[in-house]
Amino acid sequence: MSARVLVINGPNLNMLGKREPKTYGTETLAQVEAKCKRVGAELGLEVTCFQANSEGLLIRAIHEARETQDGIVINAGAYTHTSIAIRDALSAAEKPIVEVHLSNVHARESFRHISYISAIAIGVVVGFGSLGYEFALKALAQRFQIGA
Ligand code: DHK
Repeated sequence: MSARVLVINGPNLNMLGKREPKTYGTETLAQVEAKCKRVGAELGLEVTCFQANSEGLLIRAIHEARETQDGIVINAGAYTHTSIAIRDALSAAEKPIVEVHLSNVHARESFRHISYISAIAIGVVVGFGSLGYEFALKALAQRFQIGA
Protein backbone atom coordinates (compact mmCIF):
# COMPACT_ATOMS: atom_id res chain seq x y z
CA MET A 1 0.00 0.00 0.00
CA SER A 2 1.34 3.44 -0.85
CA ALA A 3 1.87 6.03 1.86
CA ARG A 4 -0.74 8.74 2.19
CA VAL A 5 0.24 12.39 2.42
CA LEU A 6 -1.96 15.39 3.09
CA VAL A 7 -0.82 18.65 1.48
CA ILE A 8 -2.32 21.54 3.44
CA ASN A 9 -2.41 25.14 2.34
CA GLY A 10 -3.56 27.88 4.69
CA PRO A 11 -5.03 31.36 4.37
CA ASN A 12 -4.80 33.36 1.15
CA LEU A 13 -3.14 30.52 -0.74
CA ASN A 14 -6.39 30.00 -2.65
CA MET A 15 -5.39 33.33 -4.28
CA LEU A 16 -2.22 31.90 -5.82
CA GLY A 17 -1.67 33.11 -9.37
CA LYS A 18 -3.46 36.41 -8.68
CA ARG A 19 -1.87 37.36 -5.37
CA GLU A 20 1.46 39.24 -5.48
CA PRO A 21 2.86 37.06 -8.30
CA LYS A 22 6.40 38.43 -7.87
CA THR A 23 6.40 36.93 -4.37
CA TYR A 24 4.21 33.87 -4.74
CA GLY A 25 4.52 32.99 -8.45
CA THR A 26 2.00 32.77 -11.26
CA GLU A 27 0.76 29.21 -10.77
CA THR A 28 -2.74 28.78 -9.37
CA LEU A 29 -3.44 26.63 -6.33
CA ALA A 30 -5.19 24.12 -8.60
CA GLN A 31 -2.00 23.83 -10.68
CA VAL A 32 0.17 23.43 -7.58
CA GLU A 33 -2.16 20.77 -6.18
CA ALA A 34 -2.26 18.91 -9.52
CA LYS A 35 1.55 18.91 -9.54
CA CYS A 36 1.64 17.57 -5.98
CA LYS A 37 -0.65 14.70 -6.97
CA ARG A 38 1.37 13.91 -10.10
CA VAL A 39 4.75 14.07 -8.37
CA GLY A 40 3.34 12.17 -5.40
CA ALA A 41 2.09 9.38 -7.66
CA GLU A 42 5.55 9.15 -9.28
CA LEU A 43 7.01 8.75 -5.78
CA GLY A 44 4.45 6.15 -4.75
CA LEU A 45 2.51 8.55 -2.53
CA GLU A 46 -1.23 8.97 -2.43
CA VAL A 47 -1.60 12.75 -2.15
CA THR A 48 -4.72 14.51 -0.89
CA CYS A 49 -4.87 18.31 -0.95
CA PHE A 50 -6.72 20.66 1.36
CA GLN A 51 -6.90 24.45 1.61
CA ALA A 52 -8.75 26.63 4.11
CA ASN A 53 -8.64 30.24 5.19
CA SER A 54 -9.78 29.62 8.76
CA GLU A 55 -7.74 28.23 11.62
CA GLY A 56 -10.57 25.96 12.80
CA LEU A 57 -10.95 24.22 9.45
CA LEU A 58 -7.20 23.70 9.21
CA ILE A 59 -7.11 22.20 12.70
CA ARG A 60 -10.02 19.89 11.87
CA ALA A 61 -8.19 18.67 8.75
CA ILE A 62 -5.04 18.01 10.83
CA HIS A 63 -7.08 16.07 13.41
CA GLU A 64 -8.55 13.93 10.61
CA ALA A 65 -5.07 13.41 9.16
CA ARG A 66 -4.00 11.82 12.44
CA GLU A 67 -6.32 8.93 11.62
CA THR A 68 -6.06 8.79 7.83
CA GLN A 69 -2.61 9.99 6.67
CA ASP A 70 1.03 8.91 7.00
CA GLY A 71 2.58 12.36 6.59
CA ILE A 72 1.74 16.04 6.20
CA VAL A 73 3.13 18.81 3.99
CA ILE A 74 1.94 22.19 5.24
CA ASN A 75 2.15 25.77 4.11
CA ALA A 76 0.15 27.38 6.89
CA GLY A 77 0.50 30.84 5.32
CA ALA A 78 0.38 33.61 7.91
CA TYR A 79 -0.76 31.16 10.61
CA THR A 80 2.81 29.81 10.52
CA HIS A 81 3.88 32.94 12.37
CA THR A 82 0.96 33.20 14.79
CA SER A 83 -0.83 29.94 15.53
CA ILE A 84 0.13 27.86 18.54
CA ALA A 85 -3.16 26.03 17.99
CA ILE A 86 -2.08 24.75 14.56
CA ARG A 87 1.31 23.77 15.95
CA ASP A 88 -0.39 21.84 18.77
CA ALA A 89 -2.67 20.06 16.29
CA LEU A 90 0.36 19.10 14.19
CA SER A 91 2.17 17.79 17.29
CA ALA A 92 -0.90 15.77 18.24
CA ALA A 93 -1.03 14.25 14.73
CA GLU A 94 2.22 12.39 15.47
CA LYS A 95 3.18 12.18 11.77
CA PRO A 96 6.25 13.40 9.89
CA ILE A 97 5.61 17.01 8.87
CA VAL A 98 7.37 19.11 6.24
CA GLU A 99 6.86 22.88 6.37
CA VAL A 100 6.84 24.69 3.03
CA HIS A 101 6.83 28.35 2.02
CA LEU A 102 6.81 29.56 -1.56
CA SER A 103 8.75 32.71 -0.73
CA ASN A 104 12.00 33.01 1.21
CA VAL A 105 10.39 34.16 4.43
CA HIS A 106 13.82 34.95 5.92
CA ALA A 107 14.44 37.59 3.27
CA ARG A 108 11.15 39.31 4.11
CA GLU A 109 9.64 41.18 7.09
CA SER A 110 10.93 40.11 10.51
CA PHE A 111 7.49 38.86 11.61
CA ARG A 112 7.83 36.17 8.92
CA HIS A 113 11.11 34.91 10.40
CA ILE A 114 9.27 33.26 13.29
CA SER A 115 7.59 29.90 12.74
CA TYR A 116 5.66 27.98 15.36
CA ILE A 117 5.82 24.91 13.10
CA SER A 118 9.53 24.54 12.23
CA ALA A 119 10.53 22.98 15.58
CA ILE A 120 8.12 20.07 15.14
CA ALA A 121 8.79 19.53 11.40
CA ILE A 122 11.27 17.00 10.03
CA GLY A 123 12.35 19.76 7.63
CA VAL A 124 11.52 23.15 6.19
CA VAL A 125 11.64 24.25 2.53
CA VAL A 126 11.45 27.96 1.76
CA GLY A 127 12.02 30.19 -1.26
CA PHE A 128 11.71 27.76 -4.16
CA GLY A 129 8.12 28.46 -5.16
CA SER A 130 6.00 25.42 -5.92
CA LEU A 131 9.16 23.32 -6.32
CA GLY A 132 9.22 23.37 -2.51
CA TYR A 133 6.19 21.11 -2.39
CA GLU A 134 8.00 18.63 -4.67
CA PHE A 135 11.04 18.67 -2.37
CA ALA A 136 8.77 18.11 0.60
CA LEU A 137 7.06 15.13 -1.04
CA LYS A 138 10.44 13.66 -2.01
CA ALA A 139 11.64 14.03 1.58
CA LEU A 140 8.57 12.20 2.88
CA ALA A 141 8.87 9.48 0.23
CA GLN A 142 12.47 8.92 1.24
CA ARG A 143 11.41 8.77 4.86
CA PHE A 144 8.80 6.15 4.00
CA GLN A 145 11.49 4.45 1.87
CA ILE A 146 9.51 4.25 -1.33
CA GLY A 147 11.09 5.83 -4.40
CA ALA A 148 13.33 8.94 -4.34
C1 DHK B 1 2.58 32.40 2.49
C2 DHK B 1 1.90 33.35 3.15
O1 DHK B 1 0.60 33.55 2.94
C3 DHK B 1 2.57 34.26 4.09
O2 DHK B 1 1.71 34.71 5.12
C4 DHK B 1 3.82 33.66 4.68
C5 DHK B 1 3.99 32.05 2.81
C6 DHK B 1 4.71 33.11 3.59
C7 DHK B 1 4.73 31.55 1.59
O3 DHK B 1 5.77 32.10 1.23
O4 DHK B 1 4.26 30.59 0.98
O5 DHK B 1 4.51 34.63 5.44
